[in-house]
Amino acid sequence: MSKTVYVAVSTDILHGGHINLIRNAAGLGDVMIGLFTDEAVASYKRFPLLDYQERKKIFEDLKEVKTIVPQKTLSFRENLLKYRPDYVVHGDNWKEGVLSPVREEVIEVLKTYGGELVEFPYSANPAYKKLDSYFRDQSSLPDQRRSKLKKMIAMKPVVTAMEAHSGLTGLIVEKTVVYEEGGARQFDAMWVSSLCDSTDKGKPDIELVDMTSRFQTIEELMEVTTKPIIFDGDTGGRQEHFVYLVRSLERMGVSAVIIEDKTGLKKNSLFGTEAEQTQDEIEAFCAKISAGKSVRRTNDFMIIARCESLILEKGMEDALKRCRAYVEAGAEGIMIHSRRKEPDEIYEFCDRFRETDKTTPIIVVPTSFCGERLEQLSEHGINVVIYANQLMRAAVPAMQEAAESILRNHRSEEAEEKLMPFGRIIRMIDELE
Ligand code: SPV
Ligand code: MG
Repeated sequence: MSKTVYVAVSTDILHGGHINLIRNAAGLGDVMIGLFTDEAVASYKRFPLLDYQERKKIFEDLKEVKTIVPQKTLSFRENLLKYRPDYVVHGDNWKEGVLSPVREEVIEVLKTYGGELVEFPYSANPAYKKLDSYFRDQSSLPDQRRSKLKKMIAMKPVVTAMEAHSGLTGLIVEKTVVYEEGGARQFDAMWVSSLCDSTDKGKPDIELVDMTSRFQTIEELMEVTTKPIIFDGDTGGRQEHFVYLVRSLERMGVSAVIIEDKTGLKKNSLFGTEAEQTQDEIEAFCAKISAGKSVRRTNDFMIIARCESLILEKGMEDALKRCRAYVEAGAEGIMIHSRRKEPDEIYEFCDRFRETDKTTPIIVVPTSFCGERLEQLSEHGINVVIYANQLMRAAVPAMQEAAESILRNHRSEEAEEKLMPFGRIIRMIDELE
């Protein structure tokens, strides 16, 4: 009986390096391609340009390939135990770096049933590297980027967005990956927070930082990242102005704008009822949503309505009534906000909203109820979780501490142990070749 040779692939382009590897694998037996699902690819590298079915077609016609099976995680464990291939074939470039724990696990699982790992020299052809960076660039273009958020929401049980307010914070959101149990995790999207965007400029969060300046932040993020962007549009301003905002954001390649149902001088929601705030009339806010929807040019761009009823202590019934009306008016997502430490009111809202609406994405910002894990939020039908200000809040005390230490010690040596060498920071920054 011929042997089975397992080759895992995540690529959306087929170059000579892949062909060589598959040919080498075919020399050992029948090739089974473990094709990474879209979610598995997105978990550890960029969002695939071609979806699973399209990528499958690339391999279907190769005479060396016998079968194609989906690999749902970065970890090979599930598929190896299911198909028990005699060999796993891989390029030897995964001995070091991010994939090395995955390799270790492959070796461990193969050992349990007598399988073998065969590694072939990786072809480090500079042209292949160029191809990869070409595709990465493609994926940062407006049309590509804009469409990613809806795709992510459709693909994942829960999508995460992290706040980014500059090119550098964008790079952190883009590149931070952690590995756990043979899998990988990274943020799916970026949140351009009004609070952090204003704070970074030393200004209060009262719609004072003008759109030109906020667009500049988006531009900075777009220059150096590929992940989709959710823009905090505050109240959206006057309806007559909001339509222009929709057009501009959509053209830039932003995936969604979230506007909140407040009017007049907007203050940050974390002040709750301590700051005087006026909630908009339902009809007026619905009209604003509909106006935005009617000028939108693509189906990819989402207008999401944010309800402040719980923040303003207007009650659950008011929140539900409003959100249902906003969806009716065309909102393609609902953000429900709360500043309570316990998640009860958020969960009650979600459970009751889902009784009548199974599909409209629910978005939350768990700044106050930060003890809730993604899995718990997801159980209540929440689709997008925004970490709205944590990078800013991490940076400020660290900067203050360094500043105080230098003043106190009349030198910087004491601060050094907590400072990242610039060499490591520079490595995060890509240079165009
Ligand atoms: C922001 O990040 O600017 C937000 C979320 O609007 S919150 O600060 O919680 O209101
Ligand atoms: Mg805001």
